[in-house]
Amino acid sequence: MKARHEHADVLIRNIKTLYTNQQCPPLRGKTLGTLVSIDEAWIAVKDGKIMAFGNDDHVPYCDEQTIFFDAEQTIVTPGFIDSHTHLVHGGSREAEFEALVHGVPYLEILRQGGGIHQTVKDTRRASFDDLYIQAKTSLDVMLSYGVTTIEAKSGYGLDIENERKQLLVAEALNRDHPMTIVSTYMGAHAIPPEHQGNPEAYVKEIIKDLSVIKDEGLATSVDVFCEEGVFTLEQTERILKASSELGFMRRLHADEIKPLGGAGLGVRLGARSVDHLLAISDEDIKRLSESDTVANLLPGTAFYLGKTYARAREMIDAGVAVSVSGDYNPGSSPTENFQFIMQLAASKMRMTPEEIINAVTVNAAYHLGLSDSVGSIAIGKRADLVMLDVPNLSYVFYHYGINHVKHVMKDGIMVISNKNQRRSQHGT
Ligand code: IZC
Ligand code: ZN
Repeated sequence: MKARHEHADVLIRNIKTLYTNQQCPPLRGKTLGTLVSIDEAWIAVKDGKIMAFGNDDHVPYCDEQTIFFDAEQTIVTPGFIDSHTHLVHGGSREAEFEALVHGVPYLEILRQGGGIHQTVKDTRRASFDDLYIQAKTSLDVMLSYGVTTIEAKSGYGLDIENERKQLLVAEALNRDHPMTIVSTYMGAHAIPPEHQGNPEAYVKEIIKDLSVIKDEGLATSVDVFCEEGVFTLEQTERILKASSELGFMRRLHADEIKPLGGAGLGVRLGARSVDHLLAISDEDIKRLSESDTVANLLPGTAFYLGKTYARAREMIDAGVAVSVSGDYNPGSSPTENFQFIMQLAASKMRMTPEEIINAVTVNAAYHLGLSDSVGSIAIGKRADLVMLDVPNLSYVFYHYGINHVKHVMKDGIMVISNKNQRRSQHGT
């Protein structure tokens, strides 16, 4: 008999299908479209980590301290990873929604001093506590939709004091909230009002501030909004090269609106991800397919801004490694409903359920540098699980706009239990 201290803390039984997703990232091509799964499975948890799993009788030692949990024939996947969010911000931008709907372009609103600039005003004005409460409310919703890990960018402070304020809020929430949060410094999100007309001075300031962020351990990645009227390819390259020298992972908002060639630049600079890509060129799709840079696609933005969706099928068929994220932010994707984002990836970008699950687990973990701890069901990884109250995986994408989560386990603790009416939804 095993030693007493080796008992399982939790044993989840009666899982209809457990999606384990154990493959070598980044996944691309046919592998991206393949899921590894076990039917009629159980999973054991110890100290917040996955202890064992299977569908045989070899369950680990359990005693009176073990919590037995009946999964009630739900399907179980690794916790979803939203690998691109602008979580921490002040205010909201419904005032510009009407202008957007009536065709005023996103970049025009920005040029006129609205858009990101509005959120910068609201974020600078907000206290640490204001930002903390607003972001915490969003995290609660994200978690309820099955997201257990997110990336969170700064970029609404645009000076070191306010960028630090945003990043410190994310750091505090990573400590206080069940959600795992990894931070990205995005001082290069817009040119702040005090540097209007002199972007060069601001680029220099960002490069100087990188070492402050590094020394304080406030972020693991650096991101740049490489876009017409925002940061040029040349400025982006300088900022990301300086980031690389300090050991930051690099990522960029690339080819979101204008096809500047940010994706190709990202590949050349060894970026972990290039994000958006609504306007990517054929040449850059080829470059991406020959690299380990992940194409992080954000269909919520195309939906909200009324744009043509990223060419996910062409990218996947060309062999590009793809992830999918929500881009939660007040100006181009104001929603925390990550399942809706996944449903858009299916219905609008024509990705398969298997591709989407891999995109929001294995590939997202990979480009965030978290493959050792999250993204698949493997012994020793965090026990982050989503239990979905659906008859099969396709149903998650078919019945859209609602929440299919029955339970969410985070680090071995059941943090969400939704009371949804399975029987009335799909007649089982
Ligand atoms: O606040 O508009 N695209 N950055 C780049 C955003 C969208 C966020 C925003
Ligand atoms: Zn973004």
